[in-house]
Amino acid sequence: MVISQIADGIWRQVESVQDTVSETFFEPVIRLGVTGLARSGKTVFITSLVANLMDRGRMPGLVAAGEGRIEAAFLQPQPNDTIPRFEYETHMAALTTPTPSWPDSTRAVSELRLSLRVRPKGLLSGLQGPRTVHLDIVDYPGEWLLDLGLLDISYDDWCAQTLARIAPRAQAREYLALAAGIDPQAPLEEPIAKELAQAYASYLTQARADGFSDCTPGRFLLPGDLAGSPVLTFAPLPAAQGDARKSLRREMARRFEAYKRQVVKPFFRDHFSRIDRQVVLVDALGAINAGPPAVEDLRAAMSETLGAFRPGRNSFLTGLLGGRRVEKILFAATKADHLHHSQHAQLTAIMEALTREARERARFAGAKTQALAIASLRATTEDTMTYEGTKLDVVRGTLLDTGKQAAFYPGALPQDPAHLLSPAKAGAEKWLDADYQIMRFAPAPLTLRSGDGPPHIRLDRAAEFLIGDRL
Ligand SMILES: Nc1nc2c(ncn2[C@@H]2O[C@H](COP(=O)(O)OP(=O)(O)OP(=O)(O)O)[C@@H](O)[C@H]2O)c(=O)[nH]1
Ligand SMILES: [Mg+2]
Repeated sequence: MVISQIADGIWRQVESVQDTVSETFFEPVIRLGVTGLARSGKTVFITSLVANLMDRGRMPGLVAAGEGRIEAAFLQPQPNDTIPRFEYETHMAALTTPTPSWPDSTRAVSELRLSLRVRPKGLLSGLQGPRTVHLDIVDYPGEWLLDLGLLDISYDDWCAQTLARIAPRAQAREYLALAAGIDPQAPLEEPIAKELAQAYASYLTQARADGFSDCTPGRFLLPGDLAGSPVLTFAPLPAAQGDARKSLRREMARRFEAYKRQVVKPFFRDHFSRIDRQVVLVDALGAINAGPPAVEDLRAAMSETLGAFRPGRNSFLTGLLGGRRVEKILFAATKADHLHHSQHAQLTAIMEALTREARERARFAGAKTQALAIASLRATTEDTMTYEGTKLDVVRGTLLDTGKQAAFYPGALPQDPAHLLSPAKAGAEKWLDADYQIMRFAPAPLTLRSGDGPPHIRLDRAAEFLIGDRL
């Protein structure tokens, strides 16, 4: 334990020396982390951000672009040779064909370097020529971030917390029934361990599909090439007074520790510790549609996420970061094009309230945080209709499932976010006086004027918050 911490610390120092040297003498690098739970919109966000930084006609809110100080933006080979490259061209091609489609799910870390040639502002502008700023964008699943909490707890703690949390959930019924029929103190039999791990993974998958966010261990959902390995073959079991030697539960406790050491820590060391700016994408509308438990759970997941960025949160991370910290974190509610703009203020207010709560819960005082409602790629147009004598602000688009054109009204978000957050906190099962719908729209065919990127909502504001001060 101690040795690995020291080693991690040294590793980080060596690297930061290199970083500092190259950043001072050569060209500054901004490492922008993009994360969010599955389907929150990471791939579309990065694709549209890069396209809109290359063609900046729709980016007036990014001040350097608005002032015309960005002379060029171009993709370059990324500095890290071992991480897959973010497949920008493939995703962009899928979105810009005559019958565009959303990108496929992505399942691992990827990286892309966009370099910007920027003229300095103010007094310096006459003295200095343009300089190059590299933007390294790192895309990683939000599920992996939630695993940070596991580093602080033992297998016994994790079992107690997890079993208490999932007990009331219908999605967990099968797993809990299976676990109840097994003696955790019986000698380990691999098929039983495997069956339990698979049942637990199915629970996680179902819970996530139903809008829950607290789905640890994150790698159970996205196993990649670890699928079927012992580090992913464990599950929560009720505690006894000390586990019998060679018992199922003792072995699971061992694997839990191996998971932390061999899966969680390397991610934080190799990817997370190098990030300067972070955007956390949140499908807030999806959670609202799923109901109060999903909103409550989203709030918990946001504070858990923010906790990962809290300096001194745990000794492993503190050792890794060596005083370095993320400077800005943006929580962005994605897919705001599902709402008419007359409701965007309400969505923003909900995100702000959730972010504020997350800061308080995580006792977070560090980076600057902001909340925004955005759409990385606008798939709808707005309209106003009269329905049963009332005027409704709707959006129109092509439905993904049927390919039909439809007008859509998702329900009225309350002016006061507390009207959603309080019942969620109080444990309500359903919204009392409202119903929220969600639909999936197909991306709209694009005809882009030269110099314009894909249409979006407030992507320029997001970019200004995240990187504007460094341009
Ligand atoms: N209308 C609309 N839908 C969006 C937008 N961004 C994402 N979506 C929808 O959300 C889905 C998921 O977006 P992705 O960018 O693939 O999400 P992701 O976080 O990369 O998902 P994984 O790779 O599966 O983790 C898309 O297939 C779209 O249906 C947006 O700006 N507007
Ligand atoms: Mg993706």
